[in-house]
Amino acid sequence: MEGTLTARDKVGVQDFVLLDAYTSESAFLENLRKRFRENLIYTYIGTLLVSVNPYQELGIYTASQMELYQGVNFFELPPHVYAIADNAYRMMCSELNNHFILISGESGAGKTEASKKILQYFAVTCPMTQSLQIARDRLLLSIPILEAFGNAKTLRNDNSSRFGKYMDIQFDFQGIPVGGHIISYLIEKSRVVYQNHGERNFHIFYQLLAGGEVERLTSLGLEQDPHLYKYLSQGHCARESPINDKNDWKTVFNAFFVIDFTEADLENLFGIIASVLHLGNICFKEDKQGCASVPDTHEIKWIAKVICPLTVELSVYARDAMAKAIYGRTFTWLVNKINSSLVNQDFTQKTVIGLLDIYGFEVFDKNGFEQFCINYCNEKLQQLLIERTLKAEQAEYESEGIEWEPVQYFNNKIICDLVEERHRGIMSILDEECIRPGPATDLSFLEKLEEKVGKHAHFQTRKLAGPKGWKRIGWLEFRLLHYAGEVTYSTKGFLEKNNDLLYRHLKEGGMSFSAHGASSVLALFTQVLCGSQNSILRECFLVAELENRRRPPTVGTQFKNSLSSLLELLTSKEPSYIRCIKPNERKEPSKFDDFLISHQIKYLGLMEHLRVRRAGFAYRRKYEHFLQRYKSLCPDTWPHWHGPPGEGVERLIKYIGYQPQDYKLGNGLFSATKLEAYWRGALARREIKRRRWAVQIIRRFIK
Ligand code: AD9
Ligand code: MG
Repeated sequence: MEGTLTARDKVGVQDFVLLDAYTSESAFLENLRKRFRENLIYTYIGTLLVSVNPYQELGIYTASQMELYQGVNFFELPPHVYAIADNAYRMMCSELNNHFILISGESGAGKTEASKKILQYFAVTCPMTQSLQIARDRLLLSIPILEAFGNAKTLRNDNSSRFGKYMDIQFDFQGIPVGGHIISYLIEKSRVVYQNHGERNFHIFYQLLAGGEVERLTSLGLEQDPHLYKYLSQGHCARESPINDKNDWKTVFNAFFVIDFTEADLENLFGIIASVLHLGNICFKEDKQGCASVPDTHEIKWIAKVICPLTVELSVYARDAMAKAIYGRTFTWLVNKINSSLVNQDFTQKTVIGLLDIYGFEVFDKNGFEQFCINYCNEKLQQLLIERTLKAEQAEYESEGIEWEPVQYFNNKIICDLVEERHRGIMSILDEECIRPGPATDLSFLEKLEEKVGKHAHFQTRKLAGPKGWKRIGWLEFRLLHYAGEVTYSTKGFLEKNNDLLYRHLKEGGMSFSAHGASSVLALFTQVLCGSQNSILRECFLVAELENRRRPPTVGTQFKNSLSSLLELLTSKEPSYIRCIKPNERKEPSKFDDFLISHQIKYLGLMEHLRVRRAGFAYRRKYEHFLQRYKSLCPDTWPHWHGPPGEGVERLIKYIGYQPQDYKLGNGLFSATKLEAYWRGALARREIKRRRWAVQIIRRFIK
């Protein structure tokens, strides 16, 4: 009726593939906005799920919702994260293969929440036996522990994951979750010693102070007030609502027991957390010889005896390096410990669903080594998406013998190569600068980059940019033209962070440590860390590492290698994708910031994905499956079709008047531009007709 809003006008389409103006970014945005206004935060692009963070509880994660999505065909219900989970699970069970769900998006977009919802969905809906309940509980409870140690309040997100996480959920042949395995990537160690204004250190520090029993705190020499600790108070928001550290402590503490931590483990673990806090409070004063002395030895007694002839600056440096190393390695220990409790030896035949909750593309005012690694990781994951969807889709049409117009997309391999190519890429150049004899500096690194990759189309520096572009790049900066946009990186700290200096610089007398100073700090580290009474520290800092003459791989190389193993791992599995979008910078419900969202649509590659989905024939089913499901729509095929399935499909679609340009008949596949929703609608209409007819007959009978 004219003047009346149709449902489609009001709530948009639930699959972007159904948009008429599918190439228009503004139509895309408008559809997302309509749905968001109606609290419909999920929309599909084919089988990819786009999710917009609602910043409010919507009541869509209830047990009844879980039940609704269980075992239901993907397109038969409104889009939901449960549908993605259920689909992966059903396919894994029926085809006995491995899957992964890649969740991406920028900080605060809802990746971690989505991964938790998926895990909860499996925990509630999968079959379960009494003896395996513990495995399920451990999987669930590993999350609050990891979040306590690996998440922190940042300006963008009150619960920001400061590490990348890949979690395999293992299922037995009956589809029961029996165990798991977690891999963590690049924990942001620098946060332990420094936080920006408005940000906090990792949650666990505040949780321990707010929730720890008085005796525990006393034995650790800790006070409840976080403002007393330098490492906790630099951001000026140590006590921050809505974060409830006391309650969170209870959850985390209980989780420890389910995950098999002994009382001794906990004593050691919190001993470490406390010693990091004490370390941060050590102040140094210059004595008459220009060496650092510790005027207040109160903190020292909680850690160790410190005697080192360093300047104040180097002492602060060594103190912070030690705190970062201790925390970073303890985090790795924690992940290993959780893994040992998740492992289930009893089941050899397992299939897995992997959940990848990894940092999104980052562009800040100042971008350093961490952003460089994170953005490189995003380039690699974009490559994966290209290989697995854009390229694979086109290959499938080819193999099916279906004619179609290839879709152009930007292949970011060129940027991946710029970063990672052996001997020639930025990572290699950085490593070379880190190991070459003679003083290497952030400037010499930049000059090397200019010399070796200066001509690359995706690389720029102030010098190379010339008069046109120089204003926006500083002297110690380089710019990469990522697939998601430009990012300018400051080289400041690249060498130091890549080297992960703890021992290496000391051994080589770098960082202007005098030979004497370096050897005393080394001795100190050996004594405090490797010889510690704390068994976790002893496990984390092995004497052999100190004595080893060989260089351990740099942080960049380790990251590159772990990413390449991750990609190998993913390549062998069937993918599902969730793209998370952050609606505004203020963490507010109902606020839809066009500019911010447009940018994310662009860099998440959603338009490209949609074009490929549309240009192709988004709906694809084997002839047999399609016919079986929809044969009731045509008298020729209903109730039985005895001829070849391809012919049956042809009869059916001709009968319902499908336009030739809207479908293709491949070698074994029926492909169409219309989606499942279209066919479902046809079935429903037929069902209504049938009911009306039945009612008429009944009425006639009653008369
Ligand atoms: V980061 O890269 O780790 O900094 P994420 O993981 O993308 O980031 P997160 O899942 O932590 O973001 O979501 C941020 C906050 O948004 C959460 O703490 C919730 O308060 C809020 N959120 C996210 N998703 C949902 C949701 N589906 N429903 C309600 C949500 N609130
Ligand atoms: Mg997160």
